[in-house]
Amino acid sequence: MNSTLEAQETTFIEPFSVDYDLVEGAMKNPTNHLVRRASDMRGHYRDAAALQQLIDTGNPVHYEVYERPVPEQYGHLMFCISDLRPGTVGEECFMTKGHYHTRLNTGEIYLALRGRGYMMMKTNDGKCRYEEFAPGRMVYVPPYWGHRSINTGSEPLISFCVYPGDAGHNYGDIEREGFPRRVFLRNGKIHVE
Ligand code: S6P
Ligand code: ZN
Repeated sequence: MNSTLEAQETTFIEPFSVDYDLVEGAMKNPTNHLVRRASDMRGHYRDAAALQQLIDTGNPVHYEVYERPVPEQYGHLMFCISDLRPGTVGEECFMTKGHYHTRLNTGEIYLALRGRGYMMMKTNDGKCRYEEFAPGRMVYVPPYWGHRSINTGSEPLISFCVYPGDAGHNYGDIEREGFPRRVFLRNGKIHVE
């Protein structure tokens, strides 16, 4: 049984449940498990030489994302749990690549479960804002805002997110534009510059 609303198809599926390890930031039986290492982050950090050194000395995991995908359609809700490791590239805190949603007018909810950090957000006309991640805090990423998570702490930053099934990911525009602000750890203090 499929229903059509605003001429967009929404596939009927059976209800299901998912079990999480909220400390490790893992899904027990994920269908998709994405692992991004230092070598996947080329072009994103200010200090390219420091990133290359990290790649050459073990190429550590930056973050992992666990998903049980649903149809990528209007009406469905995509969700995931992610584990962004602590660390720096030079002095810049570990972060996700960041993206806009392909359907730009779709938002996202992030619930912080463990660790400390920021959600850095930008629009394609140059606005930039950030919100702090801390356990028990929800960050709302409104439609039109590109977003990137940043770990400013010394333990994994674990978060759970929910977003429209038809949102999609646009990495290319963020790679071209970059974010106007970066987050650094210097002498034990966090600086947003
Ligand atoms: C999807 C949502 C997250 C990110 C994940 C990894 O809309 O924002 O699932 O995909 O945090 O970040 P990125 O920027 O590599 O996709
Ligand atoms: Zn997103």
